[in-house]
Amino acid sequence: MKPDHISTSDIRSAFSAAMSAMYREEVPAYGTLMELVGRVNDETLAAQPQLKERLEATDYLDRISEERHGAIRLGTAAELAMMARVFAVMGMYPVGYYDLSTAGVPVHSTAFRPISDAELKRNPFRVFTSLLRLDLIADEDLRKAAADILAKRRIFTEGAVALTEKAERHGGLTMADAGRFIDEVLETFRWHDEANVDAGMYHRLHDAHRLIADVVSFKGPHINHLTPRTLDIDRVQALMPDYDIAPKAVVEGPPTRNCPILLRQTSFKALEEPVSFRNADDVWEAGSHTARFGEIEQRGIALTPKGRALYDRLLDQSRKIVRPAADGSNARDYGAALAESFAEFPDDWAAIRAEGLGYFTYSLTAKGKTAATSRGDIDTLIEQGLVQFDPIVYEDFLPVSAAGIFQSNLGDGAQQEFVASPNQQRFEADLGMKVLNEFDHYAGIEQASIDACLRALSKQDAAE
Ligand code: OOG
Ligand code: NI
Repeated sequence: MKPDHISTSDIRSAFSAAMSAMYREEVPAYGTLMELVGRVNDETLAAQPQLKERLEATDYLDRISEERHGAIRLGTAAELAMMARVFAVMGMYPVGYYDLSTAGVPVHSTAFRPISDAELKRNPFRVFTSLLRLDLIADEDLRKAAADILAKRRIFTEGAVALTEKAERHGGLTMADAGRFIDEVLETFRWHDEANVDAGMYHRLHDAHRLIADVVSFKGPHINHLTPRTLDIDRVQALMPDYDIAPKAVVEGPPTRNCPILLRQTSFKALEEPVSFRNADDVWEAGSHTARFGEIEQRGIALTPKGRALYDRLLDQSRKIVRPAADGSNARDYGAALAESFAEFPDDWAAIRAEGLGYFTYSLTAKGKTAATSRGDIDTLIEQGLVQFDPIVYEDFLPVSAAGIFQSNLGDGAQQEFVASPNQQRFEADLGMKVLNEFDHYAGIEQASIDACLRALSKQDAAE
């Protein structure tokens, strides 16, 4: 990094804060939700000193109050490729591939996020980024019309493009340029209430799929939600009505557990907002559009492929017993089915580790730091009380949950069938790069922490 450049993490942090301020103004219920989450997090930490102590020890505590993710939906390959370059300036890279076609949503997605442990701890801001798949739309005329509309729009300001190119040329940005970059890039995420299309086209797109109307009809990919992280999602869900927020029927993901795994999410319904359509002769027609909502999440341990397979099987099993209805009528039954299925998933950290279901970081205990001679494999060192382990936080998303979040905001009855057609290769070609495999990445973090422990203990030997 050049001496007058600011770090990618600082740009990302400032951008995340600016986005949060903008969204708070655009969607006041998001601000209310942030207050509620802040309160519940404080109460949880006060009630669970041990949790607080481990979060502090692993450097996870500070980031939590600033932590959030957002989501956008893009229309073209060119938009996706440029977005990847813009996010790279903030130290955010595509991780994971999510095919949502099976869930009746005509998009495929990745999550842009920081990758290294240090950057994640500094600020883990992520953006779930979807690309519309017009190829899944049956009506050929409509497909062509939508593609033409999308080809004409420019979602990035000239300044955003110029500063991204400058960052690429110089390997970073100065403080002053970074400030301008943030202002310019924020424009891409802003809400525009004036549609790009006339009312007739909006309704045709909407009839094909509500999501298509959301992507194609507007000037840009408005941020559609921002999600703060809570330490107790059940408590926030229960308190939402007190704050005049109506939560979706069920929490997505695993059930309530002592040892949280992966990701649990819930949201409040999208708002119906006034928009205007540009009809012939520039006559504006008033209408409405429903897109933007709020969401909260609780993050747990990242699972290994073995743990993930078990999770997928148990989730599938419970959804076969009870499929959650959008109106919440069977929420209690669904909760019971989920809890029953997941009884099979071990619920203490030692068992999760012993069975190879989750990823952990390893560190020396107080005893380990002063121990003299210590060799052996990591299990032996743990038994000897020299090494301890903490869960690695899951930093990614879950396709079934994401589909549930999409669906709850597409309205009931919007369920639509598409033939499953994951196409990661096509997605990566459009993106202009490969997406990172999340499992390899967590495994790497875990292994590095093991190596560091073994190295430290062997050095203590040498010093003797
Ligand atoms: C994205 C939905 C997915 C999540 O948290 O799983 C998502 C969208 O609605 O565009 O954000
Ligand atoms: Ni989300």
